[in-house]
Amino acid sequence: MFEKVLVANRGEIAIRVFRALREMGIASVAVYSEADRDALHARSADEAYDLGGGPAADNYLHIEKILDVCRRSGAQAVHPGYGFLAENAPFARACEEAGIVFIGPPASAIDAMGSKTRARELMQAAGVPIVPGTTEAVETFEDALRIAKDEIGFPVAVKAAGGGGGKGFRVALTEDKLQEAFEGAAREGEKFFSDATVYLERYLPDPRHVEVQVLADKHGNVIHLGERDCSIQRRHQKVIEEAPAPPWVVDEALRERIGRIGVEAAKAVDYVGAGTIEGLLSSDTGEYFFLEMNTRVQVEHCVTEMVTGIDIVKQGIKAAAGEPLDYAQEDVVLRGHAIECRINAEAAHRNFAPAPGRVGAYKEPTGPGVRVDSGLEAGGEVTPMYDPMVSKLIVVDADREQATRRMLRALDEYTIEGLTTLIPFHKALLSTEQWAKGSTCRELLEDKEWLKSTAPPAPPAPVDDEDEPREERAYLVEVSGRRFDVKVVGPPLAAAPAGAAAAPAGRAAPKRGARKSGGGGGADELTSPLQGNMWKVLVKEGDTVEEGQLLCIIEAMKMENEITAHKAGVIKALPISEGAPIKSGDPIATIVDA
Ligand code: MV4
Repeated sequence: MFEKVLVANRGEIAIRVFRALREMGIASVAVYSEADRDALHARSADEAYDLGGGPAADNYLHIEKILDVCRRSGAQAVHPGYGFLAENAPFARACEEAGIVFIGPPASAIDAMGSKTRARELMQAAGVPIVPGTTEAVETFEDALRIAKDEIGFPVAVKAAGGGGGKGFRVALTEDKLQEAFEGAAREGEKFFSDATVYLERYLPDPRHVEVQVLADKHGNVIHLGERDCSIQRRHQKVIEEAPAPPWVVDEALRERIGRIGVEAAKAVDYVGAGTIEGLLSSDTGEYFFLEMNTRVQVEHCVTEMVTGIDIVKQGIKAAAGEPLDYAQEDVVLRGHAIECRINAEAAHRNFAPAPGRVGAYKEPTGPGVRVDSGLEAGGEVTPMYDPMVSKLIVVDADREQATRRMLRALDEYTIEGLTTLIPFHKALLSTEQWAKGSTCRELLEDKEWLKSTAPPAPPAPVDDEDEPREERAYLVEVSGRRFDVKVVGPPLAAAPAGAAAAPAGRAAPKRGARKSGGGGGADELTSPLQGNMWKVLVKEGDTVEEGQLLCIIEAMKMENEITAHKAGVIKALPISEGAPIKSGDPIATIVDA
């Protein structure tokens, strides 16, 4: 087994992996960007190393820097978590060449599943059912039209070959809409994956997203841990997941069939470690089709852990080290029902606009059947640089109905002051009849009026708890780029002259007020809350807009972030254009009173 492992990630998933490592008696190494110097994950490992500032490409995505920290720290293996380098085949290869174990599948499996057309071809050859359509690139619109008319029929889905997770996904309900869909999907593919190749699938109306967790070792053992239902999605982002699927959606026979499909898919690419086979369950025919494979541990792996009692992260680490899985298929027993709510710093009532900021008071729910995987603590900051997911709240109980009540109780217990999160949205959604019936809630998630009704009550002013004199102070010290947490014990510091003493690490007082954007309050200028690329501009100068109206979409960290009008009025200036990069604080629009 490894003695030391580096986690090339941040936030809750880095902390999740550190916990597994600690339980296994393995030393852990964190890395952090400048923006994450005070982040919880950087203080949660045995050692932590600075990767420098700038965008993720310069730190968390910088292969050479990560490998260099492996050498400096003596880490024998790297866990990539999800996102960043997790499905990056060149990184997996670079690790191998550097003599460092990549905790994940072989690069060849990442490559095979990375191309969606190649994956479909491989799965078909392995006898895995794929959504009916093409397994080869469709070169021209004329080809697409012929195939759609003669072979698939309308409605048809057009998808980018480099895509996944809904990027580069368009639907043509009728023949006259195909050209737009074809060109749109190709354009998105080119933009996000530098690959304009597209393929076609039959479009399934209102399917369920049902995926299956698999584990594989280097000895040829492949097992599945049952399914997860992730049908509650918004703009292709999952928001609530559950395991197993509602009992009236997946019965024991279907579970076994889906499980076998997952195992076959993993075997076809010589998979090693934890992986997920995503699929669509047709709501009218009950057919199950392979969609794509995620060659990493997923955000929602926890719901499977809660109903199987199997630590998926530990099994992945053991598999990478060459150990056999601790479980055979017959050892896997599902017990109860688990639900996960993603707690994002987003304003659901304003079209899920990202809402970064500093947390004031913070208290996590606890008690029977409750788990919180979080990257946040009191005084911590959600920076606009990264994914707005701050934690995951997971509950387990005997059945779906009781798990729902437990989740509502836990959401009630959760205190996150000073930050707008999805907590009120989750409370509202889990209280609906649609959720109780186990529908995909698609209309609800697009219902602007309903979303507005989930607006949180005005937050109370944060309590200033910095008045009490402290005898112990924590400092962050960096020596040659490696971080150390130092506690200084002594008499309370007298009020130091401004700038004379460093601020205590991680205890910065909540900053409030004077936010330039998103707050309304009369200011005309709307600025970008985050760094990314302008993806779509939906208004033009001179337009009259309502408060909350969608103005543009910024793509950042593979997420589409909707920017809405902070006030009603007329757009006087709009210094943005599609495709252009945009930084946090850059002007988006000037809206003057009509
Ligand atoms: C589909 C589909 C219907 N037909 N493909 C792809 C990525 C994933 N995030 C959603 N995707 C879909 N692919 C075909 N051929 C419908 C969706 C879809 C979806 C599926 C299940 C549950 C919720 C969904 C929300 C939007 C789109």
